[in-house]
This record gives sequence, C-alpha cells and structure tokens, in this order.
Amino acid sequence: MGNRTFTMIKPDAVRGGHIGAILEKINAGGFKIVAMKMTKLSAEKAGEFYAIHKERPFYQELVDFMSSGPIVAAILEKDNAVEDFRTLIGATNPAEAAPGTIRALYATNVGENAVHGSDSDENATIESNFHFAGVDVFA
Ligand code: DAT
Ligand code: MG
Repeated sequence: MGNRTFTMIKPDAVRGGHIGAILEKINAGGFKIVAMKMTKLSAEKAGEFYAIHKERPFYQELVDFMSSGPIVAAILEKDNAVEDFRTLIGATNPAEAAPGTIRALYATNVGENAVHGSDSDENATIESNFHFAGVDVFA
C-alpha cells in the first residue's frame, strides 16, 4: 500500500462539468482511487473542515463557497501521495499554477480553485476520516 491523500473536487469544478476531466488527470497521475462519493457540505461542516483558517479574512467566503453546491470527495493512494498530488493540482492561486496542472486548467480564481489536496500525511488522515467511514475505503 502506498501513501494516501484526500481530495475534493470543489463546487466550481462540479458546476463547470469538470468531474470527468479531473478524474482522468488523477488516474493519469498514477493515483488509485480507494474511496469516492458525491456529497454536499453544510455550512457547518465546511466551517469545521476549514477550521484551521478561521482567523483568515477569506474564511466566511470559503465556507459559503464550499457549501454552495455538491462536491466529489475521494481518498487517493500512491507513493508520496500528498506531495505528488499537490504538484498535480498546482498552486492555490490558478494564476500562479504551473501549466497543465488541475488548477491551471479548471480553477476559477484563488478562492474557487477547483480542487482540494491535503498538505501533510497527518491532515490526509484527519480529512479522510472526516468524510469516510473505514468500511467505505477499499484498499
Ligand atoms: P490550498 O487549498 O492550496 O491548500 P490554503 O490551505 O492556503 O490553500 O487555503 C485553503 C483554501 O482557502 C484555498 O483552497 C482557497 C481559499 N483561499 C486561500 N487563500 C485565499 C485568498 N487569498 N483569497 C480567497 N480564498 C483563499
Ligand atoms: Mg490547504
């Protein structure tokens, strides 16, 4: 088993019809999908997920956006999953994201940036457990 990371295809990318294209990039990047669901975060759940950003000026905007429509949540497996997935998605601000990255291709702006990717192994575990019960994860 490789390392795992957690991702969400965010409401802007779902609304834009980019679920399939983003999953293609994930597969082409060598990631194995071990859990996946389409769901919608309540404002309360979105606030909880992003609680680490509570003091940031964009927190309310982030919570409103992330609860504005359905998302696709998934757990991905690959050697070096966290770092390699951050490389695949590109910088937080799509204007600064490397060409060909998921955010360069599909993000709207720095706030509505198409995908989430965990920033550490520890957070990947916390975020995966936030969204998935163990019985819904398939090694
Ligand atoms: P990342 O999603 O690349 O890990 P982050 O953890 O710093 O970025 O921020 C979490 C999310 O918050 C990010 O995906 C979009 C939003 N965000 C970050 N910086 C922002 C900003 N300057 N203005 C508006 N939204 C922002
Ligand atoms: Mg982050």
